Amino acid sequence: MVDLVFDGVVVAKAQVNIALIKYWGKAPAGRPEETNLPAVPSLSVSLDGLWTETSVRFDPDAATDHVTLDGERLEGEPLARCVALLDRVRELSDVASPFAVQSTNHVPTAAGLASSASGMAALAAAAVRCAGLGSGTGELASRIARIGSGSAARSIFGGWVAWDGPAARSLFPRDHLDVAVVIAIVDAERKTIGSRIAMNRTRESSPFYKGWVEQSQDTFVEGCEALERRDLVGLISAMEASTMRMHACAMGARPPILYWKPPSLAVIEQVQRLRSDGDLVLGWTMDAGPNVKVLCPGHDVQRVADTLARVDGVQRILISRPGRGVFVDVR
Ligand code: 2P0
Repeated sequence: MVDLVFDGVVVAKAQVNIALIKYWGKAPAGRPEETNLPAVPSLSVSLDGLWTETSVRFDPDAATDHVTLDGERLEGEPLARCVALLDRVRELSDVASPFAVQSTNHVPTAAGLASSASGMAALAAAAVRCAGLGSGTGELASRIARIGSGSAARSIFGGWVAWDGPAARSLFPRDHLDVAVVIAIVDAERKTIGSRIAMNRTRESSPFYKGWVEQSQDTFVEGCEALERRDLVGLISAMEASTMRMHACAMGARPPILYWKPPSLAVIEQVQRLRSDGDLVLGWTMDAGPNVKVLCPGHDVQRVADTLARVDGVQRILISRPGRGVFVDVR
């Protein structure tokens, strides 16, 4: 262990991401660094304007890591996830010192969007840089972010991102495909069952889990190939299949996991209506919560947003576009 540590502050900003092809299930983990290895490959896009900013410094005089999020000190399970990530940074850098962490979410609290991806990505990026392990913007930061939260591995990179191993990787830059994402918020409450518990319960008790894992590589390849040829219709088809299969798999767990609310289904039906009316290309996805995210070409975004805002039960609409990767600054 070394006693001398970097005494500056590192600030990182990372954006949230949404999966088009879903991560739902973990590979068996033996060692701590194998935490959250995915059982299935996923494909995501980074979302502009929805981010977490985190500052990290060494605090050699402290007894343990201390982490504040939006001014509140973390304890229990949320703190334990950060400590697991920071332990890996200490192990790799051979530094024993605790860290002091301050984090602020710039994801609207009413959005019901998971900010663990942006939060853990920003934490990993800043800690990697602070510990002298590299830029904080590459493969190592992605591996370490994954320990905090699986989907955070993808938030290190901007644009279109694949995650099918220990770290995520950039597939295409943000302007590869001109799309917008309309988020229809139907319920801003915290989800009743967290995705980590839900994923594990699905693996342990859903008879559909085996089929989900078996089909995952084909759906992933289908999505990546459609994206490569800028085929939004093909990408949407793979995205909706992955979404439906993920939720079907979770619904088959004991006790069953159901994230959908009546307005979620109303939004999906409206998307299907707009599509069958003929002149719009658009598709929907849902994650571990009731809000619906709709992908459409950038130039159609206002029309889609206005239509979805009128669906019964939609409380609020957010609009985003493909975003940048993590940004790291040393002060
Ligand atoms: C995803 N989700 O690919 C999937 C789709 C939700 C539905 O990744 O246990 O917070 O920390 O690895 O990453 C949400 O789960 O779970 C998620 P952990 P995470 O975006």
